[in-house]
Amino acid sequence: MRKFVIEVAAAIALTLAAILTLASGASASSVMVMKAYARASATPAAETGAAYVSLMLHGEADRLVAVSTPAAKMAGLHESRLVDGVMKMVPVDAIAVPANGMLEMKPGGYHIMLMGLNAPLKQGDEIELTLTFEKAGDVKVKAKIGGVAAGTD
Ligand SMILES: [Cu+2]
Repeated sequence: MRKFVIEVAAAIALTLAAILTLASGASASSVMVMKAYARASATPAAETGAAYVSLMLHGEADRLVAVSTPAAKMAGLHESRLVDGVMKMVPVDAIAVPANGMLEMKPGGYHIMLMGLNAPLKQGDEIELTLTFEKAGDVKVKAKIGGVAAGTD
């Protein structure tokens, strides 16, 4: 009986929280970027690079569906996955971010793959990334270029 009462109370609290969220007009998501960086090219001939963004959503769930940058001819969303014991990079169509949730890209996980670099990425420089979300639209971010192993060093 006591457990039942607690469950009902929890359900009511959740419902109230949902109503309050709706009432506060949090229908659109807003994106707060906490961290953005890229890795320096290991050689001047490097044609690909990787960038990582950590962000928080304020509001409803959203999906990161595309990324572009003036630093490369193409940019895409990738995930590093362990496939049969081998680390592989897999292109992903979109990355879902839960309501009021976080997306943390990092080496060995989600990353932004830069393909066809217009110039080698130099430590200390910055590149601009445009993140396109289904609901929040375009979000521009400056990513600082760290060392060749930025994110794991
Ligand atoms: Cu990749």
